[in-house]
Amino acid sequence: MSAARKRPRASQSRAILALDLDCFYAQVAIRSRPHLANRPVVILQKHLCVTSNYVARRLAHGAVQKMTPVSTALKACPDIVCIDGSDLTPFREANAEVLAVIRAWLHAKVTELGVGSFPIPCQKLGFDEVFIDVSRLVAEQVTAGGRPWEFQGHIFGRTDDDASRRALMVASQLASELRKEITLRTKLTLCAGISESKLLAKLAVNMNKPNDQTIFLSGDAAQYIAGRHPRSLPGFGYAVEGKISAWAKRNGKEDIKTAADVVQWFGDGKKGFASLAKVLDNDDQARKILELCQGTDTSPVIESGDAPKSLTSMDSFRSCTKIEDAERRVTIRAKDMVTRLRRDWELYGRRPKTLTVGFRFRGDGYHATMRAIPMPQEIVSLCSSKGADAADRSIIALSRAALFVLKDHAGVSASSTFDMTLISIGASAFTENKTEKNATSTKKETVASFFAPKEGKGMSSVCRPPNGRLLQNRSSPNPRRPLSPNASFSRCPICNEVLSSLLAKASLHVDQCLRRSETVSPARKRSKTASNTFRVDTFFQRK
Ligand code: DGT
Ligand code: MG
Repeated sequence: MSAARKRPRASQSRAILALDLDCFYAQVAIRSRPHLANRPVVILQKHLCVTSNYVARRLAHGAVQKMTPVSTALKACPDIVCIDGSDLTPFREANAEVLAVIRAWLHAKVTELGVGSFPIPCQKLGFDEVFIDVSRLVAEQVTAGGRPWEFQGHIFGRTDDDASRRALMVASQLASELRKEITLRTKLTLCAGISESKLLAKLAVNMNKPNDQTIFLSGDAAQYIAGRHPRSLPGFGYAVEGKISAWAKRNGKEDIKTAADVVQWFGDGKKGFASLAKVLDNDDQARKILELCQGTDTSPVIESGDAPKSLTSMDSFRSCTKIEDAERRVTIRAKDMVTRLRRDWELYGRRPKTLTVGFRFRGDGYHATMRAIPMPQEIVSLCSSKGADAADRSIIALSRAALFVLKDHAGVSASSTFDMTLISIGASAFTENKTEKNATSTKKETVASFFAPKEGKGMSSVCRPPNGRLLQNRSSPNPRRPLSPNASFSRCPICNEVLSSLLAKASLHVDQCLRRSETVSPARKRSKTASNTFRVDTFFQRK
């Protein structure tokens, strides 16, 4: 048994830090343009402000909110400097930089204690937020003693629980030190929320912005949450609100105003849970939502690792009605994806097994449809090969694969009429490391399991084709094509043939089909496997 495990725990209280970089894109942009430090700055994507620095927020008196059109921002603050933020590379890199500083600092803290190593889970949330479970570090610090503990930062709420008070006191000192370290190393400022749960830490982080921190003592947390609009609670999204509001309307209730309404309408016991589960059509979600509305959150901080689970390159636009325009847009996405896949290979030595292509048509509202196919082996090999030629060839191969998915699944071709408003290319289901010689051939995974419905954050189970009719619902399978993991329902997206149950064989088949596809008639029946829809704005929701 290690020294660390023999030591008694001084405190069993949870201590969670939520960190959130201040006006992240704006800070990163200004960091490389120091002359703009005191000027109002806004970051634009497609003529919309995605964020602004605090100088701009002050000068515009709140008129430059997220997703404000640039014209409105310029009216409110004519001196505002507009910076294009469509290339996310600098933000991704800054995110990795911050995470590296956090990891190094935590490692140093653990080493300093001299009690052996122990993990400190860090969970990334979007580009600029991270949860850190410092409970163990706090407990060891208290056991080690040797310094007077005091709260650092603003205190919100109260508690009679001495152990929790002490734990959060120590955690607030750790947060303060860590924030200083991050700013010193990266020149980026950030806020911290410190509490017993992710929920309360996340609420606390927004209480005193920018460059500050807040400790949320949980004594009155339930009361505080009960009075808030549930949409202000992280995890209570647009879709849940929609379902509960529709239910409320049907049952003669008023509009949902507070979290307490939800608890009162459905009840807080088993009965309440059962009726909410019916409304949401999801047991887990119902449990989480009821707990959330009562201020309870026992969810752990899950180590998310350094590498992202998936890569997505997405573009939304007003209108795309010509095949040449679709090809151009797909090639731009493919180029971005290949750059990122090659970088990913360099950093993590992983290979993606799944290629997802997303599309949305005018009239689809916010819903885009996603189709997944095995990542063609040619792309995988080219992305892990050196040289500009390999990069160019992988862009061509990826564009070709994506275009054929679009043609086959969305009916986008030279002879069809369409009006697309979104295209995305994604890579996911990464293999673990460089040593795996042929990732797809060594895996025992079957295509059926590969295509089996997966839980996806923010994904709805309804697919909308261009004409707005409902396609197959993944959670209520098409009776003619059962979604059983053992059934060989998966078909090639190009030729519609039933695929082998071995992923390697299936990939090879898709590869060959893609190569032949220039001579194959594009008028294929749409395959309905591995499809899903997602709300575009879920891309930006914290995960
Ligand atoms: P803060 O945390 O209030 O000081 O300001 P930010 O800018 O850090 O806001 P945050 O933490 O919500 O988001 C981090 C970055 O993510 C932000 O700098 C820009 C980007 N972002 C946030 N919301 C959206 C959105 O709705 N659409 C797009 N495209 N990007 C977004
Ligand atoms: Mg932020």
